[in-house]
Amino acid sequence: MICIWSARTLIEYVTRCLFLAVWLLIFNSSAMAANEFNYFESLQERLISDGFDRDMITNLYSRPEVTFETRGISAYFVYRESKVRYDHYSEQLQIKRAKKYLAKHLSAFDEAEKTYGVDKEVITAIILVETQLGKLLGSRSIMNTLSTMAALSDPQVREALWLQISNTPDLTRERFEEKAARKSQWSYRELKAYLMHAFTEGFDPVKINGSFAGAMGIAQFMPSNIEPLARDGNNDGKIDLFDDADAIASIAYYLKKHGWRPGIDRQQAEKVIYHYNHSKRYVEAVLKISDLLKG
Ligand SMILES: [Ca+2]
Repeated sequence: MICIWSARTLIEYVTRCLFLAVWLLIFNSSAMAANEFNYFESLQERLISDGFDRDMITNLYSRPEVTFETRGISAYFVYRESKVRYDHYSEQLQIKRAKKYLAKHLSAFDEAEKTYGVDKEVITAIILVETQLGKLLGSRSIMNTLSTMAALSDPQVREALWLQISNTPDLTRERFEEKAARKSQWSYRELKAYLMHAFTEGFDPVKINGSFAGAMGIAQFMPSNIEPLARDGNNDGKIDLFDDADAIASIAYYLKKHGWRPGIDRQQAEKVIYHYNHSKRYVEAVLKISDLLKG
């Protein structure tokens, strides 16, 4: 009796062990699959089919610094321009700092004003609001930001991201899907422009940080604006948006191309600056700072 009971116990024990082993195998396999999910696989294929060199793209996306930015991207989905404050830029201390910046780079401002006919005070105001005169250039990898957003055109990637950020306050699935669809296309174009700029100017695309939207440098240009609108202000043969003279010339040319003319009236000036950042409060802030700099 004891022997039969022991045999049954043994069979039950072995069965349980086998069941546990199979369960662990299944669990580990799915966990590994989740870890190995390649967010950028379809994005890489898309870039290659659009003409980028396969080896170059594969090497770029296999680097450990290139990662899917879940945390950074969730901030992007809840960003609202209406929450941004501009008031403090027209405070006395900020104006004093801006005047100092203007004086320091006066030759670059004079050159830009002479070449493109854009007031130096307006350019300075934009640099103050965009990056606090080149001090706050953004802390997010442009490569990762644009790649993450661009990868969202793949429904599988979108689903994987939604599972991770669905508890973000103020973010609904509807808003997420709408923004992901719209911005993934936009980001893909920006990513291509960014990679082209990096290869043209010979810098490592992985090393540059920018805003949460992928804007770069002192003037916070989006990559697609670089080729048509950025200018070599210091005449060294390169476009470097982290160089003050290049940033100053680039803003001036940008505004000129969007309709700035010497002696432009207030209403027209508002329309031109609106192209730089689609926010009426931004436009008002820039013109107010410009007035204070002239005063
Ligand atoms: Ca330059």
